[in-house]
Amino acid sequence: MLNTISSEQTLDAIIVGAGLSGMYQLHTLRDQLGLRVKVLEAAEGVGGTWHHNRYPGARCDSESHSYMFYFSPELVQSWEWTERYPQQPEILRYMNHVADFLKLRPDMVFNTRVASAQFDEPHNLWRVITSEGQVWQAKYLITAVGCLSSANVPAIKGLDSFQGQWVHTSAWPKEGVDLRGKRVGVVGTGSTGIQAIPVIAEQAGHLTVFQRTANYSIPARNAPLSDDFKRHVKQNANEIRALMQETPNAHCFRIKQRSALEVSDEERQAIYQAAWDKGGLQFRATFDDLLRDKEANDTAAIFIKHKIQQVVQDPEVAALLSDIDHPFAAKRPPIDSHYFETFNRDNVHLVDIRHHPIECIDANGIQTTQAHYPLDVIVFATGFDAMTGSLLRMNISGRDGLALNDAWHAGPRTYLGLQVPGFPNMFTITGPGSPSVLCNLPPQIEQHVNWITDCIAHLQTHGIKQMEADAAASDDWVQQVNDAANATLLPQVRHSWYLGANVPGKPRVFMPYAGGFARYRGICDEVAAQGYRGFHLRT
Ligand code: NA7
Repeated sequence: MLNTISSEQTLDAIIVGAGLSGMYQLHTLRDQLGLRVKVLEAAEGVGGTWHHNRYPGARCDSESHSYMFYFSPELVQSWEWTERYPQQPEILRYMNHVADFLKLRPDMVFNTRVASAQFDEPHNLWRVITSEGQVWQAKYLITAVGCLSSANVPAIKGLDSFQGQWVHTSAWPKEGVDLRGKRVGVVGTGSTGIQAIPVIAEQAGHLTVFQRTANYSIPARNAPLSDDFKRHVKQNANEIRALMQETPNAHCFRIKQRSALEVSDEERQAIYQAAWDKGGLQFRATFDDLLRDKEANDTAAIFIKHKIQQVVQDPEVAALLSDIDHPFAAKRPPIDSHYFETFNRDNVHLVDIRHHPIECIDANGIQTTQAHYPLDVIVFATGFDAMTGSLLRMNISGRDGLALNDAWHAGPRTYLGLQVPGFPNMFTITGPGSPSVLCNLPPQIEQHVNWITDCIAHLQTHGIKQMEADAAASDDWVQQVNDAANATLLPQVRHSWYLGANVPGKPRVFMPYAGGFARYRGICDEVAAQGYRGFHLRT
C-alpha cells in the first residue's frame, strides 16, 4: 500500500476537522514548527460545528468577545463582533476570516471524510483512508472533530414513514427549510431547542413543542455591541485573555467567592435579580457553591422556576415548563431570547412527553400515548452523541489493530483528554477527559493546541519516534475525572449527555473534566515540565 501513496500525501501530521481547533493546529504546526501538515475536512468549507448548525436562532451562548482567538494580537485587531451573542452566520464569517488571515486554505482538503485511520507500527505512521479511497499518511494524527458533531436522531418507530419533512438541527439544509404557515413539531428542549423554538414559532403556522425534560433558561439579553465596547475589547485583549485562562469555565467573568447560603434571603434575591437582568451564563457566577451544594443550588432553582411561572400566562403550561427534575446548571444551562414568552403565543402548544411519551411517527405526524399531532415538518433538537461519537465514527485503530471502539467499550479512557493508551502519536483536541463542553471552547482550544505543539516540538527536537499515554496514568486520570465530577451535582442528572446517557447503549461515564479550566491547564503544564510524566517517549 505504501507504494501507492504519493509523496504529497505523506506528511508529518494529519489533522481531522476544519473547525477552530483544526485551523489553529494547522497554523502552529505549519507556521511555527515548519511541518508538512494537511487538514482533512468532510464539509465543503471551514467552520466545523458552525458549518452545520444553521437552524433558525442558532447563536453562541458564550459572549462574542470570549468566542474568538487571542493568540495573535493582529488577528484580534482585525475582527469586530456586532452582537453580544453572535449568530451562526457571523461566527462562520469569523472562521472564514481566520482561515484567510492565516492563509490556511492551501493546506485544507475539503469534501474529504475520514473513513478509517490505522496505526502502522513497523513504519511508525498513521495511515488515513478517506471515503473516496484516498490514502494519507503521517507520523502524527490529530483529531479536531469537535465535541458535538455526531447528531443524535432518536430511533422512533415509523420515522421513515413520515410524509412530511424531518430535519435534525445540526444538519439544517444550507438553503433553509420553509416553515411559513406549516405545522411544525420540535422534539427537544435543550440549548438548541430553546434557541430555535422562539424563532420557529414566528415562522410556522403552528408549532408543537414536545418536551421530555423541562429546562432552566436564563435570558441572554442579546444586544448590538457599542463602539465603546468594541474598542474596549481591542484595547484590553491581553487582560481578557488572562481572565479567561484564570477562570474555571474559561469565560470572561469571575465567579463570586461566596456561598448562596451565607447571605440573607433579601440580598440573595437582589443578587439573582441583578444577574437575571444582566442575562447570560454569568447567572451561574453569582455564588461559588451552586454546583457543589444542593441547598445552595435550590435557591437559584426556585428563583428561576418562579420567573417561569411569572412569564408564562397559562398556569398549566407554566407548571409543565417549571417542573424541572434536576439541579440548576447540572445539565448544560441554556440561555434564551424570549423562550418562555413564546408559550404565550396562540400558535404554540406544549406537549408533555415525559408522562405521555412518543409512541411512533406515522405518515402524518407524531403519536404519543395520549394524542396524535398532525405535522408537516418535524425538527429534532435532540442533541448529539457527544464527545466520543465523532471519534468512534472514524474507525480508528491503534497498536496491534486495537479498535478505539474496543478500547473504549466501557467508556472513554484518556490521559488528560489528550492521548489514548494504545494509540501512539495520536492527539485529541478537546476530547473526553478534558474540560471541553463544560467550558468556553476557544481558550481551551488555544491551550490544547499550544500544549500539543510544544509537545510535538519536543518530540521532533529530541528524535523521539513515539509518544504514548501510559495505561496506569490514564486509569488514574479517568479516576480524577470521576472525582472532579463527583465533587459537583453534575452526575446526578438522568439523561445527561455529559454521561453519555442520552444515547441508548452508550456506556455511562462522566466524560468532561469538571475540575475547572485553570486547574486543568496547571496539570497539563506540570506534566510537560516533568518531561511528559505519564507518557512513554520512545526513541
Ligand atoms: P441536548 O442538550 O442534548 O438536548 C437535547 C434535547 O432533546 C433534550 O431536551 C432531550 O431531552 C431531548 N431528547 C433527546 N432524545 C430524545 C428522545 N428520544 N425523545 C424526546 N426527547 C429527546 O442537545 P442540544 O443540541 O440542545 O444542546 C447541545 C449543546 O449544543 C449545547 O449544550 C450547546 O453547547 C450546543 P432529555 O433532557 O434527554 O430528557
